[in-house]
Amino acid sequence: MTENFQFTLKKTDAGARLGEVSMPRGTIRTPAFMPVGTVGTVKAMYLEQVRDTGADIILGNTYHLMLRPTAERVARLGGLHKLIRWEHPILTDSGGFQVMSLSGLRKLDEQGVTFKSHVDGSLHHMSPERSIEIQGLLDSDIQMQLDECVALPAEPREIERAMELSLRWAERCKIAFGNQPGKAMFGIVQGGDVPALRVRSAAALTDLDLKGYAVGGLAVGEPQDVMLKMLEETLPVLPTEKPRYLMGVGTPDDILKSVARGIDMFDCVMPTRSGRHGLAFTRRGKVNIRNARHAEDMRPLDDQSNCTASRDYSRAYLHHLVRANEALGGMLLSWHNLAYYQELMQGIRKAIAEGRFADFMAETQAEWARGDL
Ligand code: PRF
Repeated sequence: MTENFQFTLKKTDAGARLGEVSMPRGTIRTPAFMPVGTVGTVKAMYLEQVRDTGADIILGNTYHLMLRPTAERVARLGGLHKLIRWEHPILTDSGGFQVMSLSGLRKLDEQGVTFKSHVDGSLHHMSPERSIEIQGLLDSDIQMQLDECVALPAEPREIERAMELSLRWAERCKIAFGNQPGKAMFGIVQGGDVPALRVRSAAALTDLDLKGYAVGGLAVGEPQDVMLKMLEETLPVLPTEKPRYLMGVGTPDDILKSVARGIDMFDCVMPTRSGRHGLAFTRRGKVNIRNARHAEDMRPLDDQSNCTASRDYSRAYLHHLVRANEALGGMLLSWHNLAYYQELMQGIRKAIAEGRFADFMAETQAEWARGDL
């Protein structure tokens, strides 16, 4: 741990990067997967369990927390870490993306975004400065610039407009954030599926000399090969000595392929959301526990795992719980999935350290393809 925010790139292997982000609240081993704790809870999980699966950092959402319980209340209560009982680093998303996907009526202009709360219909305004202010009130360790993410497919002119607006907002967020040695504000590359716009966005953000860079505007409707192509266009433009975070991604396969292209950090609701819907990610691919074939199967999801949910609970019981809509079903499968994601990240880090990432990736994909046990 350090008093400053610091990224150390330890090793590169077949395009993949092994590193460490250090800051006062802890060290993040990269490549890292960050479980999503949208409203101050990683849904259906105790944070003690989240920690035990191997998470070094979790994510929170400006948009949700500003509406309820409000950033000012969180600050009065001593900050987000204290409130939710997570003393390790927290990254907060800026709100722009959630406004677009969740709020009703919204109006976007140079100054920011005005939107209607999905909670009570009240009107709110968020500027780049206000987003950073809120993230500060939450006491977030890694804060994201306010950006505009365009869903794909979209017109190139629309993608360019949103990318340029996001660049101007990045400058304003940088000024609003100022100098906070133990914390970081990351910029977000936009530019949709247009390589030239991606390159322009990455180059302009690099000039701002931020502490880290996210790649946004992907996994928003485009095929995986387009997403990977955009990473190949974008990442070489970003400085090697800063962490790179691919926002809202993804499946285990998306993660492997993105690590191979130089991504260091990921977040996604997939392990928790899918878990609540009865979908398990395992070493042998995806398992839909609702399927009738599990009804009398007393084997666990994975007897090799060291996660209790994966190793000690039978498929028959998980099947019953999910079919009966019992809360415990979603809890156990969220736990299993987060443990699997963290086991994957641990495997990735070990493979890079040992200089066998390409083999690890091929072997892992071959195991998924073999299908369930
Ligand atoms: N911007 C922000 N948050 C995000 C995204 C983005 O583009 C995405 C896109 N996959 C997920 N979360 N601010």
